[in-house]
Amino acid sequence: RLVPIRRALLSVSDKTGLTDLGRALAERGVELLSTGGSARALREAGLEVRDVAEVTGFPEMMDGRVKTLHPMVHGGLLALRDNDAHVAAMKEHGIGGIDLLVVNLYPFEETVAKGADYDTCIENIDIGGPAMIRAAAKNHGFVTTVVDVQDYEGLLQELDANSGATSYGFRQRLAQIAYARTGAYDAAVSSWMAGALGAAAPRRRAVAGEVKQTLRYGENPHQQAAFYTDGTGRPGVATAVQHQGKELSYNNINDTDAAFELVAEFAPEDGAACAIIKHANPCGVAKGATLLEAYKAAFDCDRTSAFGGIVAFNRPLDEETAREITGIFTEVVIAPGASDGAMRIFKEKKNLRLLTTEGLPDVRAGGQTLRQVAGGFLMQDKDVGFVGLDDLKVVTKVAPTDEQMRDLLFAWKVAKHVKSNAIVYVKDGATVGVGAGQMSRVDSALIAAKKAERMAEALGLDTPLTQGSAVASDAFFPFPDGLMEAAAAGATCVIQPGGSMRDDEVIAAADEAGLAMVFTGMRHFRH
Ligand code: 93A
Repeated sequence: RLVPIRRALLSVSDKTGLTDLGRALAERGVELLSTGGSARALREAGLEVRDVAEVTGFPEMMDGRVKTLHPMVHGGLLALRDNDAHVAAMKEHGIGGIDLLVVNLYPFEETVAKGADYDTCIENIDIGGPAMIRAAAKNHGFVTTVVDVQDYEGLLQELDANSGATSYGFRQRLAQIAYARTGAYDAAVSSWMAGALGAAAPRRRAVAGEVKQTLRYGENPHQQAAFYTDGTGRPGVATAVQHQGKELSYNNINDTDAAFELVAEFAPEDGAACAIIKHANPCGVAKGATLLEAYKAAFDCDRTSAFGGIVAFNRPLDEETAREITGIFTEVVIAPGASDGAMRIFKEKKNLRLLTTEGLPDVRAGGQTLRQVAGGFLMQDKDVGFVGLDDLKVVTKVAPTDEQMRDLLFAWKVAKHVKSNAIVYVKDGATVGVGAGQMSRVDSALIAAKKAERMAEALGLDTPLTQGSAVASDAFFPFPDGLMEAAAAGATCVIQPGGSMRDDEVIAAADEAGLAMVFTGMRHFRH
């Protein structure tokens, strides 16, 4: 099922590689049809091109909104070459077959990412392009569809391997890519519109995404994987620049995201902050006057787990902090920028990946999270819930001091990023114990305390760091037992949502232990 390419239609917004492709096709005897700007570029390169307007008998009109939407184009793309009636119709109406379609779409996603106004975004919704792509891809039995500049090279190789023709398998693979593109394109439009509608946003969302990178494997080596961007262009791991080190793995990307989204909870103007992540859970988070101070304090929460960890900062990485990080094996460092000095120091560490971004992820920005279940997806709004000082309700006889209040709010922000059941102990703006992912809240409290004890031994301290700490629980204590474990570990104040049937018992137990406790009225499950 080899189909020779005799006639091609080229209509591209991104003109990268266009003239080279046009020339290569012309050299292989292919007749070129093209739209306004694309035709101009080809002509300027000295190539012979026929305007689509000449083929349709209609000028491009309405600011280009209508240029290829015509039976002379769509008939040429959709006609089945082995169907007598189709061939007769082509003959009757003078429709020439189009064997190759090369289209890339109006840059809708880029326009949105640039923050363009509503009307500009609307004008950048391509209609004719997707219509042609879908038509050509449907007719992949006869037509070759190229929607990505990256596929030009492969197309020419295919033509050379088959004396100017393409094989069925090749056309089918390109058709699949074509529908992925038009699907993602419409999903991007729908997502953007949902954002523009704000609170009234419809609950139905298409999933937008474009492959940024195919990964060597997924969570495990026997799983295939790829990394997608969502077209928003927002600062984060998907738009970060990697400066050095080998390719990121699936798990690296997942952990780097967890680290960066967590550290972004701490506004850079309120102080430096550092988060160290292992297996998507923080094993150390701290604030400090400098990044170095924050990094050291985060590291001291759980030095054992921090080995081979992923480190995120809320301010551009500086030289002294970079030097300190190189002291132990670290997989990835991500920050909103890095100084030349920091880059120089990292250059020596070939295995360390450094990622920088234009800014921090916006932790208040909405959006959706997606999870697959057997036979379907679950989609929900991102957890952008925020609790400030004014939202807290003191429920015990003793109220937290200002200092305790600061640690409580810090612990609460961290707990939001810890897998449930989450228990987080904090002292002086640094985590001193993190209990994550246990099926029982009591176990999370115990594990975090145990780790703090071990750290105290390693640091040569007499008492565990949880002595006199603030403790956060991501959801309410259903019974006093979890709270009592935290008190036994040395916690003196507590932040938790409240709302249990047994709140009275839990509050009474807190009072008896002399704890200060506040309720947030909001929980942060993360399963
Ligand atoms: O405005 S459109 O939706 N109407 C059309 O009929 C149409 N046909 C092709 N946009 C249309 N295109 C798009 O124009 C292509 O998808 C491509 O992105 C762009 C190429 O225009 P030019 O060759 O003038 O630069």
